[in-house]
Amino acid sequence: MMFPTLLLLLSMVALFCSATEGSEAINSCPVTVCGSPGINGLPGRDGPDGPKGEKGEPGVGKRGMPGPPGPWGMVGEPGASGFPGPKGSKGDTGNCAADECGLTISEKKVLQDQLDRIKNVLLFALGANAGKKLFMTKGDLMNLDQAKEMCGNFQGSVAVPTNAEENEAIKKIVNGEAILGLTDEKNEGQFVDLRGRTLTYQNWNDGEPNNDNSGENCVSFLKNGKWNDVDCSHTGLAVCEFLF
Ligand SMILES: [Ca+2]
Ligand SMILES: [Ca+2]
Repeated sequence: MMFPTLLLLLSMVALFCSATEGSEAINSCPVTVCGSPGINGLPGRDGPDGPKGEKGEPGVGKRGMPGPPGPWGMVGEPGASGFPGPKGSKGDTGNCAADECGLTISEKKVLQDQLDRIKNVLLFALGANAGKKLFMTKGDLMNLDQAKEMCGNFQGSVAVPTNAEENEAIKKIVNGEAILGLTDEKNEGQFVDLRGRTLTYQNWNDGEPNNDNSGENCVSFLKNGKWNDVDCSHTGLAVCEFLF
């Protein structure tokens, strides 16, 4: 009984497979029963990059505007010193010889006497002296800058007492306030004369210098002979000093 049934099944398989003959091989069946075709798998990974191609031809069309200039570069090292210039020509012979213009002792004495008389007249009219210093005023009220210019025009400088004697001499010719040739503009609290020299004598009033309102860099000579730091726009009697 088993053999006829098996024979019948084999016949049915052969009949089914022969009906699909001509399809793709994947759909053909061997001897056993075929199922439906499977679903395609996902694409594989990208392969490695190929070799770099050759440079292409320049493109056509207008070029863009040039960009702005770049920043300045660093300053270079100074160059080497130049060659010294040629020696100058010899100057003219002066009017005086080495023996002080040839003056005799008596002639020099006459000149010295005349100079002393002029100095005494000036002192009598306008000034006071201390040692070799002569302090003089024209009576003008000025700030430091104005006094500096005026005294310089007469080959003098703004008065700076360097000892008690000079301070007293200035006091004799000052009725109100006078301007001194001192400032601490460069280093607050460090007063120097107009040539930058440190003070060797000071005569500050009580509580001075106080740099009031953070802006007092000049010095006023008070009527009592004491000093006060003041704003540099402050005016006082312009007193010049001359060395004799
Ligand atoms: Ca000051
Ligand atoms: Ca002050």
